[in-house]
Amino acid sequence: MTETLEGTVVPPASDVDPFAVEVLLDPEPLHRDLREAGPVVYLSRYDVHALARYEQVHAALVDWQRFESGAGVGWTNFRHEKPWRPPSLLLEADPPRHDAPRRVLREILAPPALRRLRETWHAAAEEMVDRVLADGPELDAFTALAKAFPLRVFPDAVGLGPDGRDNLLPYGNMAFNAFGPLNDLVKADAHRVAELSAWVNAQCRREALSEDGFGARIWAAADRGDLTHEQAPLVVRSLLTAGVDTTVHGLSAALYAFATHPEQWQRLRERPELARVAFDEAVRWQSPVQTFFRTATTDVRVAGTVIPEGTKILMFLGAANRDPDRWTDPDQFDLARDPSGHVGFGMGIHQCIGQHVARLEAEVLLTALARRVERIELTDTPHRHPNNTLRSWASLPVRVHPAA
Ligand code: 4MI
Repeated sequence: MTETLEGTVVPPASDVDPFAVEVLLDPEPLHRDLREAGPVVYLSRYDVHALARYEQVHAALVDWQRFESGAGVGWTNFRHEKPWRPPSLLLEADPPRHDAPRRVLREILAPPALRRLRETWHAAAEEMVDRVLADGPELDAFTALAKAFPLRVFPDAVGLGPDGRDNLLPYGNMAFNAFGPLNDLVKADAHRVAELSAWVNAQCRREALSEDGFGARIWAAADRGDLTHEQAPLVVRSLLTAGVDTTVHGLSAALYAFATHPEQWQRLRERPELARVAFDEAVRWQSPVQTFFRTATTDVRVAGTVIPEGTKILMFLGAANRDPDRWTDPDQFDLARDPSGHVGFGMGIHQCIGQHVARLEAEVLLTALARRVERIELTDTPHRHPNNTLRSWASLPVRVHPAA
């Protein structure tokens, strides 16, 4: 870091590519380097400033006035480039436009509204775990549990029809890649953009949704005048974009954590009420959503560095969640810690609105497993699936030891 006469700090520069496949598959070394380089690092390859320390990431997340989302939370700057789809009314909007959709969806996904799902989801988890265990002790926990469970319960809760649900994960994979730069991962999906978008958009129509799901409630809010009828399908689209891959890879993170920390699994088995905290700790430890961008609405000074108006800022949520200045033994997955304050769900006005849904999925699945399984161990190297934004998985081969 160089300090100029005016007290303006020239940040360290790096030509590293945070979206290179090797980095996406193993991001921790880069996170450490960026945190240690300084509170702000200039990434020359993308002409953006990066924040990797908890203090600065947290401060940017809560300062929506100076760090806006409306120009997109990916690398593409909507002020200059056309978004690949109409911007999200929640994720890619700022107050006041952001507020009505947010209020409507918050109500629909709030804990009291989820109570009616608990019994059904609990039963679904018990049944799935019984069936998986009946197939023998060796399994791919990614495919058989982490991926299967959200797909089993979430689309029904939204009110989707039975056809084409296998488009959900590919659509999400594409959408989360699209927050990154136009690299090979984005290009690999390009041939499916039109087809997958058409399917998702069709599911957002009122006629496509059952009468008792989250989707129908969004449309009912439009009837009440809380939203316009033009906004309703876009809010449904947010559920379909944000609600599947995130939970699949969040549950994978939790299962991976327990497969590699048997003493923590023991602790969960003794105190199953720790399931929710365990999920939050897994979200902190793995950060399923690794990065998001903001755009400076004015020349913003961060730790002495001036980030120019209109430019993008890359926030490393995963790096902040393991910042040793904020967390004791940050690399340890530990149910004894209080993970609250982690930025894996973001922070501030955009903080994950679906987090109660995700926690409920995790709670019922982990407690069903904890009752029946004494130990989970890896039988082979788990495989990651590279994605520009998500810390995602391709396989998690394990052996489970059924409880006596
Ligand atoms: C944090 S993940 C995410 C949130 C919202 C949307 C997509 C992804 C959206 O489309 O609103």
